[in-house]
Amino acid sequence: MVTPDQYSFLSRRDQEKAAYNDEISYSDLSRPDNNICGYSANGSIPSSTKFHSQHLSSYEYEKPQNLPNYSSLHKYGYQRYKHRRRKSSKGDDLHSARDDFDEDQRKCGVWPALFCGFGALVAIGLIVLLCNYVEKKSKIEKEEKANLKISLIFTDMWNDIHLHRIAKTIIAAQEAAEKAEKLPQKPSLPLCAAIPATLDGLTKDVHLNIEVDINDIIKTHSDIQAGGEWKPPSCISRHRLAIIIPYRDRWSHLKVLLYYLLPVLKRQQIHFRIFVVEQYGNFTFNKGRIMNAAYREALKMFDFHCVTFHDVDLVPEDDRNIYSCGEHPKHMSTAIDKFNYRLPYEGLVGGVLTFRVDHFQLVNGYSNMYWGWGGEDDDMTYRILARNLRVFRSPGNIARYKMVKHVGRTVSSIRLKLLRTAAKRARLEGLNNVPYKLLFTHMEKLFTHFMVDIGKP
Ligand code: BGN
Repeated sequence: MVTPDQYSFLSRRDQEKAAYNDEISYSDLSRPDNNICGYSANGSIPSSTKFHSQHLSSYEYEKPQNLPNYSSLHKYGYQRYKHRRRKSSKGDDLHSARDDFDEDQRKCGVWPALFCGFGALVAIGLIVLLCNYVEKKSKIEKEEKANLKISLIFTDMWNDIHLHRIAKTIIAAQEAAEKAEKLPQKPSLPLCAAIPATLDGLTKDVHLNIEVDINDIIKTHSDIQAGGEWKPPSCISRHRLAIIIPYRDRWSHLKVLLYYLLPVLKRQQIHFRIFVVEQYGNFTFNKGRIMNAAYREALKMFDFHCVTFHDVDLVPEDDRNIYSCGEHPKHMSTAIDKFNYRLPYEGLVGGVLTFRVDHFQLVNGYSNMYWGWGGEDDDMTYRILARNLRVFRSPGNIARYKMVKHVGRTVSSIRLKLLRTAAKRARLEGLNNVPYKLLFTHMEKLFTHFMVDIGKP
């Protein structure tokens, strides 16, 4: 026999066995509350309460009321289900485990049914949503396909138009080529000779006191383009030259210079453009500033690689003195009639000086600080030497010029002082920071005329 205490320590299978075999002793039932589900109060099991072991597994003991700790009961196998007691017809405390089971099954069956119903509803909802989604997706796909078709149609149309255009261009080019083949071909020009055969050499015909009419010069040089550009018609020139003439109030000098200079340049087969730069107003002349300003403006208008700074009062006598540039800056007015065709001093570069464009930029152009006559050319000598360049001088027998006599020049008072710092200042001031304002540019028949405001001393 098994006591209830022992019983509770049995495994579920053994409990079922013991119950089935009626092996439980209820006589020494010592629980405070002996009103145990399925058993009479005196501890005996009425025959009618015998139940199959499988019921014991589901219906064990009712929760005892007086035990202090309910949770501790679990280890003794108590369940917290409450059981209703029914009386048998004989008045016995009849406890039908099957009835309780059925009742509780009924109770318990409500929730799963509810859950099942709810789950079914959710599932149906999900299916509906899924169907909607699939339907929408197929609709979007159909629309996308339709759009793609439209865009493909447009692409085809565009390609057709584009191809049509290309085809038209090709046909036009072919037609033009056919026409050109029928026309007489213009032979490509040869390079001009290094020493052109057209040179005359020294001329004794330079007269500074002649009266020249600018219109006559223009007529003679009708092949010069407006702005003063010319290039040899029969060959490609070796030199593209900008000639910059600083000018103020010397119209008669300019006319004489143009009268003699233009034929010389043409005979030398130079591709040239002449720029006359005039200082605006009546303030003291500053040749360096207006030459720098003209150089910068000329660069914007003409593609040149040589630049000649030409005094307006010096007229060339020999066309063998070529207006070209080379490895070093070239002093061209070596022999001037005023100085008996002798170089007055070794460092002189004043008068007519030709640079290669990169050399002029390397020396940072002329100084902007010489107001009045004299000194700016000597300053340039220092700049050239400071940059490890030398002065190339045309031989005196061909580098011959005549100088127009003039009076009334304002001489620079501080030129000697400035010259002492010439090399040091070279990088600091010059072409890179020349202050000027271009007031106008006129395209004259024989030259481009710049009017510049350079301020005052
Ligand atoms: C020099 C001038 C040059 C001028 C030549 C020729 C000066 C600086 C102080 C010595 N130099 O005397 O600018 O080109 O004569 O006229 O005045």
